[in-house]
Amino acid sequence: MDCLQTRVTKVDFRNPILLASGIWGESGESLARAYAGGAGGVVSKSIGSEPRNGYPNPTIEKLEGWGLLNAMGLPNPGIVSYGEEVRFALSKGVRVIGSVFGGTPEEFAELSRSMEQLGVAAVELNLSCPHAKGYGSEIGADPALLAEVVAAVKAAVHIPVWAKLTPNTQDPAGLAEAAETAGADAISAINTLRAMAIDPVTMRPVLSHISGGLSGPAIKPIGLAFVWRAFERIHIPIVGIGGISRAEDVFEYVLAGASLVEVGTAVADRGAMLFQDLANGLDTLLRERGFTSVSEAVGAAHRK
Ligand code: RRO
Repeated sequence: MDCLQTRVTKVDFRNPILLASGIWGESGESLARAYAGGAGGVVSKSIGSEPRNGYPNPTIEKLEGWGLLNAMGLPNPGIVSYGEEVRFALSKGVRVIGSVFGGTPEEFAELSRSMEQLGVAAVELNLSCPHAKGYGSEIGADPALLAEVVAAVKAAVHIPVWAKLTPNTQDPAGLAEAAETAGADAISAINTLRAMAIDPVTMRPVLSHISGGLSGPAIKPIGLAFVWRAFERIHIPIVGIGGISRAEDVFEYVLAGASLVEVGTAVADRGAMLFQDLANGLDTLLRERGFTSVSEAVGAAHRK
């Protein structure tokens, strides 16, 4: 399947379909399982400086027909312990992207440096978790703060820096431009949409944190529009995320301007073999439409 091999931000991927951060990222073994299932690469769980428990249960709820609502609260073992998991995945030949979150540019830079030392291929900055005090979109929805973080990380590491952006903003393309201007090598779009659910029986919000982030099929058109608009405004690669569960979804993101995609919610549902199905399906779609490589198809919908 040569058609699927691709090089993005100077990293080679055997196919453009990666495991999204937040799904199966808690152990090196589950990262390796996603890779063995056919993923082109895997993005780790978002890791901070110190261990963090996350919010009390309930933290996740399936919304039938819409997707998944979550407010996990950035649970993670901290960068020191998590190093073991990254090392394990790397020892199995997995292409790993390290996701990190911090409260300041310095913290992002320090965590990114640790990820680089572990040997990851690139770092993805979580500037977009929709519900964490002092983290995520509280930083990343402000173009100036976002730029400070990206610039600090760029000054600290040699590996490519991907900025994961929030859709919970009035000016998505403005965030993409701020990331590019600050030196990001790619943007990842999108993280989850701020959302909530109420149980009509208990008459209370379903999540302990009240509001959370929505992922899954409902957000695909929103992710696609973000990628489309960003493609018209920036020149760095775009990693498309949001509601991908079929090869046609991957193809749409590529046509809109994504050089890579990440898949999360559908993997939780359908397991690791989904990656091989998506890769085979994308290969067929590309060939049927006369493309000889993924990169040839990137942004093709803008040219028609
Ligand atoms: O941990 C979470 O609750 C979480 C994170 Br870090 C994120 O980036 N996006 C999301 O929906 N949940």
